[in-house]
Amino acid sequence: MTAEIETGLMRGRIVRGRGGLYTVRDETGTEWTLRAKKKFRRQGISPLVGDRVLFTPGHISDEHGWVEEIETRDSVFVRPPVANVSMICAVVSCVPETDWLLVDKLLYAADRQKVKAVIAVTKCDVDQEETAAYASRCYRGICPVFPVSGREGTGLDALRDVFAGQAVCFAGQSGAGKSTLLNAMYALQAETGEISEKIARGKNTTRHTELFLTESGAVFDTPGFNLLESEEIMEPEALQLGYPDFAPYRGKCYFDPCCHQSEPGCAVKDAVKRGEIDPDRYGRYLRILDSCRVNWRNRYD
Ligand SMILES: Nc1nc2c(ncn2[C@@H]2O[C@H](COP(=O)(O)OP(=O)(O)OP(=O)(O)O)[C@@H](O)[C@H]2O)c(=O)[nH]1
Ligand SMILES: [Mg+2]
Ligand SMILES: [Zn+2]
Repeated sequence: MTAEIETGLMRGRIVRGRGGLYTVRDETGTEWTLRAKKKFRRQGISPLVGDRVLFTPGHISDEHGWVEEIETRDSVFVRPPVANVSMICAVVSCVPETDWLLVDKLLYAADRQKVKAVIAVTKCDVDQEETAAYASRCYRGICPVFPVSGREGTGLDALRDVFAGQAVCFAGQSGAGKSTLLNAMYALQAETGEISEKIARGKNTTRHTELFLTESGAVFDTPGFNLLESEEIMEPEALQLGYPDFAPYRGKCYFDPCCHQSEPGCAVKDAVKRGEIDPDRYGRYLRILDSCRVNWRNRYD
């Protein structure tokens, strides 16, 4: 099959991007180095890893071509910046200690993009109980949890099964073990690094998002999150829409809209009291809600 289409443009997918240069893989597996046409900047659009594009190839082997069109995206994420993923795999582990607030934000973003989410609890060779048990309790009925070890290769078959046919974005804190896990699952060679070195350098091992094709789909390795990342700016009332665990109580609060914070007669708070919604998850919801309120108030600053 040729990658060339009638207009003379070629079709491909962005697999890497750095310093304004994008690597695009065409349908035959050939990689091309491209720049984005200026019109994208004027339109406020940045090409993203995962984008399906139409491009003009460079003429001589060392000259870059041009990204001409970006096809409509099935999904788009700001953090990590990726397009056309069909599943988010939140990677957590015992070291560094998991920031569950970050996991909630990832699940929120996945839900809003109508993308499936799973949690991989890795380094189970070190911590065999605690982190996985917490995740299973807190996210019961919200998303599946898979205990794995990238180092020892345990639990990978179950994860490979759910990833089959999907474009999976690995996301999570720096040092959680994302690159190690995807290397172990698909015999890849993404760079991995020691946590002590990361702290000393204050840098991620994975610096750029990269799309890898696997025998059964695609996986995206992304740079880990460090400390506090800026929040998305959204209306506080809209936050709850990304919480499937709150959905059964929608429309049952005394006030409408209800942010489920201090309003009387709140069905969500009642559900927390009855143990139907995890109290930690609800507590983190309140923290995210507070930052939404601040960001929303200051949105024109
Ligand atoms: N014991 C154990 N250590 C692991 C496991 N997976 C990763 N590690 C270690 O954790 C450290 C970080 O692993 P990486 O795979 O580089 O982490 P990352 O999430 O890709 O980090 P960034 O690229 O900075 O976002 C390395 O020292 C790995 O050897 C595991 O399953 N068990
Ligand atoms: Mg990495
Ligand atoms: Zn309420």
